[in-house]
Amino acid sequence: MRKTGKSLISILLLIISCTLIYAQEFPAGTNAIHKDSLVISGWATHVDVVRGYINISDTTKTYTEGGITSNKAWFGTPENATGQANGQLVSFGDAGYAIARFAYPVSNGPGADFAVFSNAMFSPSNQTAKAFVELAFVEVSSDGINYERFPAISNMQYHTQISSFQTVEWNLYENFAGIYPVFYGVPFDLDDIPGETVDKNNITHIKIIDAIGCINPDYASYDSQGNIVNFAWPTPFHTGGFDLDAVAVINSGNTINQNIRDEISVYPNPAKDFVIINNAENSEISIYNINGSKVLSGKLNNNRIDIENLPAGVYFISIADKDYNTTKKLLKIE
Ligand SMILES: [Ca+2]
Ligand SMILES: [Ca+2]
Repeated sequence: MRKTGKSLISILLLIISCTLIYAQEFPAGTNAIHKDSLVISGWATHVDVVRGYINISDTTKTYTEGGITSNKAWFGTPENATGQANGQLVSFGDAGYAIARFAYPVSNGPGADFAVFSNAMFSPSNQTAKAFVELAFVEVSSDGINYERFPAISNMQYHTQISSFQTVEWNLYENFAGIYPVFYGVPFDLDDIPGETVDKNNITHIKIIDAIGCINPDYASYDSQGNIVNFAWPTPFHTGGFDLDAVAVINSGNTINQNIRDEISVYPNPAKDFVIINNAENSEISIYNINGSKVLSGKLNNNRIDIENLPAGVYFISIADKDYNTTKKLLKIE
């Protein structure tokens, strides 16, 4: 009886979870992941950015705003791309790139394993067929040296240049970051890369590289099939190139111990004064705030952690043992 009751509760919780996820799904029928989706278990804690030129075909071209003149994109800071997606961005410029790192490695679990958040814009805004997009390639690494690129495919023609503010049918681009609007991430599944030079269960670095929308072969970016990628270009502004908002972790930790991870429970959640963590005896516990800063850490004692001194908000509890690590989301209330 007891076991049946527990199963029923699990099923009910699953239904509620699915309802929440679907309620946030947008645009309908896409694989976009909302920033508040329950599948997200963490966010990039550290991001480095190398900026590119505002126009790679004329590197002397500058843009001036607010007393700053530069031939490279300069909008936003790398910190804008850490923590939960919030619409604050960092701009790459042509061929600029970012490398994101995490509290715990990303692993190849069921389905999508991480998501990249940017700021495509539907146009007209009440319709979803066409959008203004700036695209990026995505690569992963388990040592920060060897990277493997997701096989991006562009089905857009490349005989006529898409101009700076021209919209496109965004669904012509596959495995590129940047096709969804702000607060909606593009999911990536580690099953889609070969894993010859990286360990898919220990992804420590995710590299996001601005694709250049130019169709001139001297400056063009090419997709995984050798075709030129054509989209809005040039973008000779401080905000030019890909704009990164955030990188979300979906699957992390050791998938071999998925069963152990699934048994770990955190409750109550939301919590006010304390949380109980079950099935994680002798684990190292670290609590990170939404910006990726560690706010609490230590050994788990009597399964209980006092959190009354933490400000209200969303936290990520990292639970690590010698055999596994996992991250649980916690909502702290006043
Ligand atoms: Ca996967
Ligand atoms: Ca952001």
